[in-house]
Amino acid sequence: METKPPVPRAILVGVQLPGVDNVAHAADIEELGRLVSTLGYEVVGTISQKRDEIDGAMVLGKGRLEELAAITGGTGVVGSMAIPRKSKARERFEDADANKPNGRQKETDRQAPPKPKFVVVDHDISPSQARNLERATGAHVLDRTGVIVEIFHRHAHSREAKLQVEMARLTYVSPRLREAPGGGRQQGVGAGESNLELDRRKIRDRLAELKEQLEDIQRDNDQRRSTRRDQLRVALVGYTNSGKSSLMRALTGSEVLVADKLFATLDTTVRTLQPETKPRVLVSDTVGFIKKLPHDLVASFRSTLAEALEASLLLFVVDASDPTCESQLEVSRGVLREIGADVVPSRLLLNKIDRVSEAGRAALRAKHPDAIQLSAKSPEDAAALREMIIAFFEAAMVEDRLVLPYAKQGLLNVVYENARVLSEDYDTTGRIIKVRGLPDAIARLRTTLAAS
Ligand SMILES: Nc1nc2c(ncn2[C@@H]2O[C@H](COP(=O)(O)OP(=O)(O)OP(=O)(O)O)[C@@H](O)[C@H]2O)c(=O)[nH]1
Ligand SMILES: [Mg+2]
Repeated sequence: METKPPVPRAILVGVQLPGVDNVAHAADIEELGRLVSTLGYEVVGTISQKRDEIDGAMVLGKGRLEELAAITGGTGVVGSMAIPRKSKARERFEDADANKPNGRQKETDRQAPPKPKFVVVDHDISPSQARNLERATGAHVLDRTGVIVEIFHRHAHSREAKLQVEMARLTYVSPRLREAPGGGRQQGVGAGESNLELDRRKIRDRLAELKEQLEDIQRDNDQRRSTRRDQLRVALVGYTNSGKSSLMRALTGSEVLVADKLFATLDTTVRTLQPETKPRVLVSDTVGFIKKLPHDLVASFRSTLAEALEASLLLFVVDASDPTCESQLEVSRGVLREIGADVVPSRLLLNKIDRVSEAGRAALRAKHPDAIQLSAKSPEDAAALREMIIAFFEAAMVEDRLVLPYAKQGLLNVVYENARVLSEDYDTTGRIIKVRGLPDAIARLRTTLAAS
């Protein structure tokens, strides 16, 4: 029987900054633990410290650093005599597949003592802080962004998501590339230096190439989206793991991936609300949000989130059973503001309500009287949500009359797609169609029918 590669063990490091209370700090660390578990690592402990800022050479104070090093088997000091190590950032990213089944397995890994090999810091740290921590602990050091980038890398499926993730990854790795201290390379020191330069240049070239490819794909996507412009569209947005994809399934009957993982969904999926309405309503599932989401990742997923921007209604999903539900809500609102989607009408969905006690539900009701409490697992709740969506569009729709000239009968399907046809009549000018639809859609239809 094949032996499974050992599960990498990780230790978490958190710094509690002023203004962050114990509960919030514990929640941050808990979430980091879930991110690390999503990567497939086992979390074996946490070192946490209150500090005024994360500044200077070290992330932790001397005492805590020694404590950490004792766990990882490092020296606890940052000296040039500390264990000479290879470029960790490079090794880590080049060997990202080593822990996957059938991946390369290094001899040393097989015999490694069960000391945690990874130190994961719940903050963004500078490349030099990471290097110092690595020297002191003898472990690989990842920060929050590094973990998120790595999860994105593993979960990206579509070509677009893969390109976006590769860009984010290279942007993250580039400043962290460095030569091995003490000449760990085959080439001489001078050659090593130019290798580093070469690596950086290669990354720059690759980034430019990726940007071009991505722009091509995004142009196609923009076009596809613009043909959907006047259709009735809702987008599921919200914190990662809140149940967006589960609701997508419940509303559209599609088989999108649902998983108890962070960032299971990276691609936007668009499906029709079922049972189908006239005109049909399109529902999109989008990438989730998280606290301290790195800015370049938000930027690279901007086009994915363009779906949200163009929807008429945002279904803003929150995991009501999570103790940090309020802060999830704040974070999601922040991201929506950042991408300019805060002006889109939205409804708050307090999902996973099946896991909330009666008292908890009452408290949520008092706090969010306009929110819909529901469970993606309840078909009745999904049916009620569907009614709410339909009612939203009904309230926004107006009735109007369009004239489709006889020469343009080919455009009839466009009318049917973007509005509900109430009646059709004929006179000398053409087909007279009474429609009900969104005012913008009707205005655009009128222009389309009048043009050319
Ligand atoms: N009990 C309960 N579990 C739910 C409910 N909705 C979703 N879940 C579970 O929560 C986990 C995450 O659900 P997803 O639908 O994948 O969440 P998501 O928001 O799409 O997550 P990402 O794509 O990772 O951002 C899964 O294990 C679901 O089965 C619910 O209403 N009740
Ligand atoms: Mg999902």
